[in-house]
Amino acid sequence: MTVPLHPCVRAYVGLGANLGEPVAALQAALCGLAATPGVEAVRASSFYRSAPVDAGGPWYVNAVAELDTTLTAPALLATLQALEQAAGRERPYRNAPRTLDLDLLLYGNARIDSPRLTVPHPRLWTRAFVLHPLHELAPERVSARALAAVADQAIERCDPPA
Ligand code: PH2
Ligand code: MG
Ligand code: MG
Repeated sequence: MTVPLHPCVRAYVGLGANLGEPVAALQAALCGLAATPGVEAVRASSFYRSAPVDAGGPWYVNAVAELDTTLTAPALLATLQALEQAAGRERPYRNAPRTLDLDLLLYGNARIDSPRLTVPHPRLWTRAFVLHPLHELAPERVSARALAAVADQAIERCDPPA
C-alpha cells in the first residue's frame, strides 16, 4: 500500500516568551522544531526584544521561524502546543506572561478558519514583534505600509549569544 504524502508547504511560526529564560526557551523551541519528523528545514529570524502589546509583564523576546513541512496545519499546531507544554507553559488568564508561545502565522497561502485554528494569524498585521522578524525572512510578504502601521510599538533587535 502506498502512503499518500502531504505536499511540502512553507510555513511561518511566531515565537515569544517573557518569563523564565526567554532566549533559551526560543532556542530550544527552534531545535525542537528542527527535530520534528515532517519538518524539513528551519530558518530563524534574529531575536527581538519587544514591549508587551495588549499585555502586562516584562518585555518579550520574539522571533519568527520559517519551515518547510509535510505536516498538515493541524499536525503542525499540535507540535507547537507540545513544545509549549514542554517549556512549562501555563495559561492563568488571557495574554498572561509566558515561558513560551508558538503561533502558526502562515501556512503556505492557506486560509483556515476552524474552531481551533485561524490562519493567517488574526493579529499578524497589528504586531511589530511579528512583522519585523517576518519581514527579515520573507520581505515579499510584509509591505513597507504594514511596517509603518506598527511604527509606534517598541521593538529592538537582540541577536542571541553565539
Ligand atoms: N504575545 C501576546 C500578547 N502581547 N507582546 C509582545 N511584545 N510579544 C508577544 O509575543 C506577545 C505580546 C499574546 O500572544
Ligand atoms: Mg501569541
Ligand atoms: Mg499562542
